[in-house]
Amino acid sequence: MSSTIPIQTPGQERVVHGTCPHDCPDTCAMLITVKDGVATKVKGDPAHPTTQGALCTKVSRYLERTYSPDRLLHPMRRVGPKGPGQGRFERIGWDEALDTIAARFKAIAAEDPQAILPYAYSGTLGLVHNFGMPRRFFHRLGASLPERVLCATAGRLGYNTVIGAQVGIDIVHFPEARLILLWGTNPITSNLHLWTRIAEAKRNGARIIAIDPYRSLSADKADWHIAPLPGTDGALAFGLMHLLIRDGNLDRDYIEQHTLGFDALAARAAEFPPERVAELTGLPAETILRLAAEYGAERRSAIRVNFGMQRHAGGGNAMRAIACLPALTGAWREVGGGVLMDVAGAHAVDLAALDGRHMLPDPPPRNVNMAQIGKALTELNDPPLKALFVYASNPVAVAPNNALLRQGLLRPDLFTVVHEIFLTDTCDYADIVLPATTQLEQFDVHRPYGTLYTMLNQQAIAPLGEACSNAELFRRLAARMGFDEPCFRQSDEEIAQQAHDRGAAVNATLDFELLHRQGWQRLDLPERYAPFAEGRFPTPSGKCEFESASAAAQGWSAVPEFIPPRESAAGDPALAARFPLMLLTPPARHYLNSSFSGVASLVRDVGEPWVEISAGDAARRCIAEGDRVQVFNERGAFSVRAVVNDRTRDGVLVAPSIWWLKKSADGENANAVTSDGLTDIGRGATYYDTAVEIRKLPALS
Ligand SMILES: Nc1nc2c(c(=O)[nH]1)N[C@H]1C(S)=C(S)[C@@H](COP(=O)(O)OP(=O)(O)OC[C@H]3O[C@@H](n4cnc5c(=O)[nH]c(N)nc54)[C@H](O)[C@@H]3O)O[C@H]1N2
Ligand SMILES: Nc1nc2c(c(=O)[nH]1)N[C@H]1C(S)=C(S)[C@@H](COP(=O)(O)OP(=O)(O)OC[C@H]3O[C@@H](n4cnc5c(=O)[nH]c(N)nc54)[C@H](O)[C@@H]3O)O[C@H]1N2
Ligand code: SF4
Ligand SMILES: [Mo]
Repeated sequence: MSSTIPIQTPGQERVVHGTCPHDCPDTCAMLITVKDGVATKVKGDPAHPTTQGALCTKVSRYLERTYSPDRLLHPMRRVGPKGPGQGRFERIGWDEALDTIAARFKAIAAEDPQAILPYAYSGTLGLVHNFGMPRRFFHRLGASLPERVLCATAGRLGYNTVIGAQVGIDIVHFPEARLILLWGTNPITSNLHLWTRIAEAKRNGARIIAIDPYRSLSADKADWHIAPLPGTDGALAFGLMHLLIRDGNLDRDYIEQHTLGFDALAARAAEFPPERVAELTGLPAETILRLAAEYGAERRSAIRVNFGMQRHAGGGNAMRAIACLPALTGAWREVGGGVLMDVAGAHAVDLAALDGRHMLPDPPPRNVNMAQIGKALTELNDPPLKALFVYASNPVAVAPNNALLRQGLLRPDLFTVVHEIFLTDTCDYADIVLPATTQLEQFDVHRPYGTLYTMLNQQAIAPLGEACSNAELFRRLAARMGFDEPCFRQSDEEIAQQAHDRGAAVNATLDFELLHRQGWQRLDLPERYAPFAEGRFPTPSGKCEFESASAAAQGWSAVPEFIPPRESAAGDPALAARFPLMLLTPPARHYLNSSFSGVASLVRDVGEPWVEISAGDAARRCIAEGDRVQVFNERGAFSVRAVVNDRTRDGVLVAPSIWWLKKSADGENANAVTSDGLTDIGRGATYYDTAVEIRKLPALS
């Protein structure tokens, strides 16, 4: 066991450096006060430049989460049938749990280890507990490789074809931007500490424009809200290029020196005159003209583009098109100018050392797409999946098309293990449930994807009950399986250090002693960071690639293209005739994906799930505010309360997410209907490319 808590004098208080482990671009620095082995206070670190002393509402309640009476504290095995319900587990010891798992895994692996699939996502994003030890275990085992596509694969791969790596504007420079486009993102909800900087920019006189089919909290506070039809952002981006080129609003010098393929891009943009873009996006042509004029007139412009616009059939190409814009106007020349999607690529972490991929069998195991887990469990045959090991994820709540997933999980011959902090919807289908630690009970180091600091999480308290961290669990299981490679005996600290041993330029000064004193360290980058002011893009050509040979080599178009949403009138008219509404299910403000929907005080604050519908769409279906309604399509249905307002445009429903199924009256959530289709690039999830219909239900008596 690699416990790193120092001995403490009784009655004395001590403050420990923590890091928020959740899937959020902010990766806040936390300060945890500990007394007599108990964490008594959690707050944001005032010294950390982006946290600035503030945690969001959810994570401010981290003590309530950690000490919740609902914590899973002991291993358990199922004694009743699989599926939702109470009292179907009995407590067992760790030895019995691990022996059972090792025996099943050995038997399955003797035939074909690919019949085992790990399903892990973003419960913690720590290098040790997410990227490290667990992945080593499954690589060594030769299990099927999960394609981790739930969140952002389409956008990342798309962006990288143009820019070369996940690198963009440093959020601390947003206050210097004069024009900010929030493109498919709602930072007040999902990127709070960026919003603080945007609010500062606004006070400095910047203009804020939100591009979102829904008037989100952030769109509400913007100077101008533009509401295109979902999945049409690529067309809008080409429309902007068309007008920038037509009107000569270009930085010709930057284009000449630092970009590749301008003529090919211009030829594509020529296909998108304002009238056509208006038709595709459902926006008035004047809106497109005005947006292009404003963007073309301000070189110090920042585009914050996030995941909302990439969860559609054409999401990867839409991201590519947007990523081309700042090179056309020369915005990258400015500190605070350019695009921010994510900055994980600025961190040089040795992922290969972390995940032990050198232990993979040759040829490597097959991939199983995580967005299509329902299909995998019900259809795969080469070999069929016989065991599923879920950790740091709650697929029954978060995976698309969860009705099919639940059908797969009910298979009596499937052996399912879930390592969790709480008894989630997914645990209801487990054969063995194992108790996991929270971030206060473990050591880790984090590589944020939204900021430029390496972050340390010191262990604050001992694990509660018999809870066990991901790394420790897989150390124990590796021993049971007879895996005797030295990497399975490394301590958490050794794993973290090894991940930073490479001495790459941005890590050259990483100093673990400083990390322990301060809790975080900025990457070795200039303080005034304008990554592409002088070009030098990390692409094969060193230029911003409007035209990309590497994209073409991967089977994508060399120049970005527009691909309409799949479940729309443009993509599938027959389907759209039956299911004419598009459903968006973005995060609810006080939940984090499905996490925190088990924290009692937040559940009270957030209330019942709901769907927002325009007055016109509601009237056409005789739906009134407060009615119980059912949202449905061929995949499934969920019922919620209707909120009739003008925040969403006709043809679009918005159901903030993600509630646990077992906390909803009908035992369903929005992922009963979401599409498990894949994106154009990266085989990513297309949650928001979902056509539905809605009907009023009789009131509950
Ligand atoms: N409170 C909270 N914070 C979170 C999360 C959470 O669950 N709760 N989740 C975290 C995670 S895992 C992630 S990936 C990030 C997500 O971060 P963001 O991508 O910023 O997600 P949202 O805040 O939902 O903003 C997405 C917006 O995109 C809009 N949208 C949907 N489809 C389209 C479209 O086709 N075009 C355009 N232009 N807009 C569209 C939605 O209406 C929504 O307002 O947030 C992280 N932060
Ligand atoms: N409809 C719809 N669905 C979506 C989205 C959407 O916008 N709309 N967003 C998608 C996105 S962006 C994402 S990233 C995914 C997120 O999907 P998930 O990664 O599954 O995220 P969570 O719902 O937060 O579930 C994480 C689980 O891990 C557990 N956990 C936390 N820390 C640890 C740990 O250290 N060890 C172990 N073993 N368990 C731990 C938590 O208790 C929690 O139950 O959801 C996706 N699903
Ligand atoms: S969820 Fe995001 S905003 Fe909240 S504490 Fe964690 S990193 Fe900070
Ligand atoms: Mo995500």
